[in-house]
Amino acid sequence: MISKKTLFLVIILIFLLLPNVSLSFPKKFSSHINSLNKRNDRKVYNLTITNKKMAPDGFTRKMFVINDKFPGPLIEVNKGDTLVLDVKNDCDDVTTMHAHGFFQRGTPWYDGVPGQTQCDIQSKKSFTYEFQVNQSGTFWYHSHSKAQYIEGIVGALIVHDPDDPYLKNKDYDEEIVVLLQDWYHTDSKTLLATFLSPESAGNEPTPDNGLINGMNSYNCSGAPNGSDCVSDAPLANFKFVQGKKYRIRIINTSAFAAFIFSIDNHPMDVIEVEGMITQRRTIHRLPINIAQRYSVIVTADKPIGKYWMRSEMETACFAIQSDTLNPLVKAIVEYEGSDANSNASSTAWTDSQETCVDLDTSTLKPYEAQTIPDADYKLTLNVSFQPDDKNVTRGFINNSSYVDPNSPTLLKVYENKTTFDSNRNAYIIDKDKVVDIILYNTDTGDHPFHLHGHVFWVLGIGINGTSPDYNSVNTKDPIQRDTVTAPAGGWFIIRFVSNNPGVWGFHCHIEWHVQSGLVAQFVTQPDKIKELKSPDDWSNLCKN
Ligand SMILES: *[C@@H]1O[C@H](CO)[C@@H](O)[C@H](O)[C@H]1NC(C)=O
Ligand SMILES: *[C@@H]1O[C@H](CO)[C@@H](O)[C@H](O)[C@H]1NC(C)=O
Ligand SMILES: *[C@@H]1O[C@H](CO)[C@@H](O)[C@H](O)[C@H]1NC(C)=O
Ligand SMILES: *[C@@H]1O[C@H](CO)[C@@H](O)[C@H](O)[C@H]1NC(C)=O
Ligand SMILES: *[C@@H]1O[C@H](CO)[C@@H](O)[C@H](O)[C@H]1NC(C)=O
Ligand SMILES: *[C@@H]1O[C@H](CO)[C@@H](O)[C@H](O)[C@H]1NC(C)=O
Ligand SMILES: *[C@@H]1O[C@H](CO)[C@@H](O)[C@H](O)[C@H]1NC(C)=O
Ligand SMILES: *[C@@H]1O[C@H](CO)[C@@H](O)[C@H](O)[C@H]1NC(C)=O
Ligand SMILES: *[C@@H]1O[C@H](CO)[C@@H](O)[C@H](O)[C@H]1NC(C)=O
Ligand SMILES: *[C@@H]1O[C@H](CO)[C@@H](O)[C@H](O)[C@H]1NC(C)=O
Ligand SMILES: *[C@@H]1O[C@H](CO)[C@@H](O)[C@H](O)[C@H]1NC(C)=O
Ligand SMILES: *[C@@H]1O[C@H](CO)[C@@H](O)[C@H](O)[C@H]1NC(C)=O
Ligand SMILES: [Cu+2]
Repeated sequence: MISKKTLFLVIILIFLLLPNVSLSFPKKFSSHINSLNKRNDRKVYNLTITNKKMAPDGFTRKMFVINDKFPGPLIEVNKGDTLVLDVKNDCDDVTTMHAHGFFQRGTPWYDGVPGQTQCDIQSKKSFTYEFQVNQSGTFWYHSHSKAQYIEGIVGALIVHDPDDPYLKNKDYDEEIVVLLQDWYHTDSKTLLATFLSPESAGNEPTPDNGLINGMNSYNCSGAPNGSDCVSDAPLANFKFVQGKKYRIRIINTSAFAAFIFSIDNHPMDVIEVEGMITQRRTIHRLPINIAQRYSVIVTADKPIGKYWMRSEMETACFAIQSDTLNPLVKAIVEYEGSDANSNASSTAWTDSQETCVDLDTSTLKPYEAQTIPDADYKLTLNVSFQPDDKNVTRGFINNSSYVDPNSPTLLKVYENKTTFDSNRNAYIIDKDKVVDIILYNTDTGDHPFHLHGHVFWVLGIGINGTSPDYNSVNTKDPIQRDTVTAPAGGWFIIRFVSNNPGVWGFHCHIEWHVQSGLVAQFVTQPDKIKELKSPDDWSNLCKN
């Protein structure tokens, strides 16, 4: 037995010898857990958006890039900092920037949603977002205009917290950010025009590939004749040092596809869901739906070598199957000291995971016990897909398909408007309330719903054939998050405290469904909104 004192000294020694910079690759995705000493700092990021031809998976196409990069730069701040995003729009199109998962308390005009919280940033114009970050965890940022985020205007946004219990306990040594997404070879305008026509019958475009940190290979024999395409493009490569423990932050930025994430031979302990710290739970294969994020701790305790990181696209839930899509997206986890010429030969975990079913979050528990307030306002919403009067299949919330207005809702609030056209799907919550949303999904597909400006408790989720029942939901120890999946034919009940004055989007995060109207918004405490002084450069965006 080693005495406690010796153990303590050994730990101190190990700590002193540890380099405090992580070595994972690609370099722009290594997240630093040092520099946590400075709090209440002002961190400025310039984000210049341009169009560029690139080949993330070997297939060249015109897309968007931020600062000439894809995915965009890794943004890192500490809890308590003020984050400044200086967005310069140098592309041909209008744009906006949304920091996904942030409360924007006191700055609702910086939430970045055209039609709801701001007017678009015109081509060759700039706009500065500035907000206090009073949360921590794994987030992302993306354009909220059209379908731009699926064509490159996307990046990871990490908020470090010096008081994170897992960090304080030295439960991990380094961090790695893993951005998962699906990828299309055709531009989104073309795909949208097809999708929003009667001929599609509501069937979403099938992705051509998936990417991990913007990389994957593609078999060009599936590409149309005349394409500029190179097979066997390199995969993302993550470096492990044997004996170290890694916090892997997994972000799903898909437009459509859900994935099951795993690393061969390496179990993962879930410790965070969308900024909320959870108790450890070991899992081998992690389903992650669009816009969802998890942190897992992985210990590099296996023999030195190369292992596959897998992100399996759940094609079984696609409306249309593709012959050329390889649904198994891979990256390499390479231990330091591996034979450079060897290839990974590891085999996948075999734990069964039901297809097209999101992680059962009732198995996750919050790190600290919470008291859940009772609801004083219950809102029932019914999601459906139906043909509209032009026979285009659109998404409906309570029989109303959202249409983007010319003037954003938040501006109308400042103009003292209190009622909104029915196709804005605006629900007004005039007082500080505890709100339950009981959502029925009558559609045959899953829908990952995201609420802006809040986290909510996931009280219950039910599959097709069950009905919401307050006697069986969890009001004792549910987790909080900001994106939850409504199963096909099923329902969910979520609860949030509506004490953040602003206009907050509530929408399915499948980009095709956003475009087809599966969108609502909460107008929270309009009187309190008007007490907040909105900046002139914000209202000036609408003077065009
Ligand atoms: C951002 O761009 C401005 C000029 O537009 C420059 O002065 C500044 O140094 C840049 N800041 C960063 C953090 O790159
Ligand atoms: C920051 O978060 C803490 C804890 O959640 C809360 O008590 C405080 O009011 C928040 N401050 C602001 C400015 O949002
Ligand atoms: C509407 O579109 C569907 C799918 O393309 C088609 O089968 C149906 O005949 C159309 N109905 C009408 C009334 O045009
Ligand atoms: C690429 O696809 C073609 C046609 O399906 C197939 O014959 C070929 O083996 C594939 N190449 C690789 C490297 O998988
Ligand atoms: C591509 O070109 C080849 C050879 O010219 C031809 O056989 C094939 O049919 C073409 N495929 C398509 C999809 O046009
Ligand atoms: C990301 O979300 C999409 C859409 O729901 C899903 O199909 C995909 O499997 C998810 N990715 C992962 C890694 O879970
Ligand atoms: C590793 O894979 C590459 C590409 O698939 C192949 O060219 C190479 O021969 C393989 N190397 C070994 C040692 O198997
Ligand atoms: C939506 O429709 C359901 C029934 O279809 C109804 O019970 C509910 O009150 C409606 N919600 C709103 C906010 O009108
Ligand atoms: C939801 O809407 C669908 C289609 O309009 C309808 O058939 C169904 O009864 C509604 N469900 C509820 C619970 O209101
Ligand atoms: C939905 O709206 C359509 C067209 O406005 C109407 O014909 C239909 O009866 C409505 N359905 C319900 C369940 O309210
Ligand atoms: C809105 O109402 C307030 C108070 O009633 C008034 O002072 C303000 O001028 C009004 N604003 C507009 C744009 O009408
Ligand atoms: C729900 O299950 C029933 C019975 O199996 C089936 O007929 C129906 O299509 C399902 N509904 C959805 C939306 O998947
Ligand atoms: Cu959806």
